Amino acid sequence: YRDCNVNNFRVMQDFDRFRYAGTWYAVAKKDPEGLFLIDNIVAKFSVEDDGKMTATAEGRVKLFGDMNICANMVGTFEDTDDPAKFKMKYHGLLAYLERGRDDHWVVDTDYTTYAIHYCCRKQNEDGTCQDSYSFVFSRDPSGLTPEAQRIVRKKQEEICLERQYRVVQHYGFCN
Ligand code: DAO
Repeated sequence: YRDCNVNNFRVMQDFDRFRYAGTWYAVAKKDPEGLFLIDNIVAKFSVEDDGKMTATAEGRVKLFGDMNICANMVGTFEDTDDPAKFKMKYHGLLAYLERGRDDHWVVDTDYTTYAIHYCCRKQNEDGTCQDSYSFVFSRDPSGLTPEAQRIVRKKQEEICLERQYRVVQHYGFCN
């Protein structure tokens, strides 16, 4: 039996933001309601001198119905009691892009090949998630090794999102 209560999800033990820093390519994504980033999604994480984690992200988004643009987003992370759980404040470099404050959980990573991110925006009364999004990140834009894929699939099940991901393509839209 599987526990889909968000507060019971296990996240990365002893998360190390320094090892996590650098470039990650989104290779799969579970979309939230009203998806924003579509594809060509690349996130770059840094640790500032004061120890705070920050990130920039880019990706193709649709605006005003049919216009495709490359969105440049910036995020700052507030620490919580759990080293793998952050509050992320984000905004676009252009005023008409999305902004907000989301949870940002690192569910699992080996730092060198794969990472699984999770955010629940809205919980149901019973503690399960009503509106979530999740990225599968890879250090290599061409994808994950079969071994990493196996681990990722197991984690996707643990966070009750199996079979809800789509592949995120990279074809140089933001280059
Ligand atoms: O794409 O549908 C969506 C939701 C994503 C919203 C958050 C984008 C901003 C990310 C800032 C940098 C962190 C990786």
